[in-house]
Amino acid sequence: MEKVKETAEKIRTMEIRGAGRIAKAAAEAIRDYAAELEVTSFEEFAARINEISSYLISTRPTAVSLPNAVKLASRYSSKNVEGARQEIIENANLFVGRADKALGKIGKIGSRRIMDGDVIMTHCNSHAALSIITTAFEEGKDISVIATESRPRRQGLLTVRHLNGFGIPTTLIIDSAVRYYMKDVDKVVVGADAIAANGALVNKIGTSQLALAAHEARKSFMVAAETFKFSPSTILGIPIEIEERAASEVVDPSILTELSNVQVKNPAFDFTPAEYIDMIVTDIGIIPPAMAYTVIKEYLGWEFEEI
Ligand code: RI2
Repeated sequence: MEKVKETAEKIRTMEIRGAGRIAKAAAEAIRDYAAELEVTSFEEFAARINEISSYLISTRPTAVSLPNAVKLASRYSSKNVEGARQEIIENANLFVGRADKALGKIGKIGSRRIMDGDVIMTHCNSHAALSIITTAFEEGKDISVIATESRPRRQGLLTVRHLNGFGIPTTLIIDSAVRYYMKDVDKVVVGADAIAANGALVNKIGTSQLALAAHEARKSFMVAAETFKFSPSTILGIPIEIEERAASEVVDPSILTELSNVQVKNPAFDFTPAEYIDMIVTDIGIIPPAMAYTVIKEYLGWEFEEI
């Protein structure tokens, strides 16, 4: 239990972050918990796995990769402890292996849409989006990147560090400079925390303003998302919750004590409607946003009663 709590805390505080990494960390936490779980009955085993699954899912509400990973990893059909334990270990390992492979596939497929000379704008820090960009560069394409700072947590600094490591020419800008620089951009490439059944994208706050500016300037807007970032519950009409984080991420709390009429809002994500998205690069190929429903039904293998 201690190890799971540690992982959950790291996800909550964003020491482990990025929708894909959160998912892998949760699957590994369930696997290790199941492997060491000492119980006296199968009922107790099932109850403890349920409890730990809900606990992990509660750490961050928006990235659907988290509940998807937990559900995929914690599946079992055996009715005895040892059988169920082995199934969880195998399913968790399968998930982690597939997640790692998915990043490579997205990079390979998405990079085919990147042309020599392209200027690419990206937002926040997405390993899936970066896989496309670095793969294109490693294929010998002469590209450069404009990366946003991504207030308030400034994950853009992780992105520019990563790109610098590859030797990719990169310009760091503040979030509000997005429209100013859009004229210099050929393509926008961003990641995803969740994709709804109607093809809408949920990603780091500010993504929708990149999409709007790209749409206005007739620039291509590409999303990089593993299939486990598509949200099954949206088919049933359950909306994706937008995480509201602490005001202290935006401003020093001591400043607010003097300002009794001021409140701070800090939503971590926003919605980009499907009509602003040209394509979604997934591990099963490039799809239009209108195919989100099919991905959920065909590739996540979700049964309605499980949602
Ligand atoms: P990968 C991140 O959220 C960003 O919004 C990013 O675009 C998304 O997860 C996907 O990241 P946060 O954890 O899975 O920084 O592509 O809040 O790495």
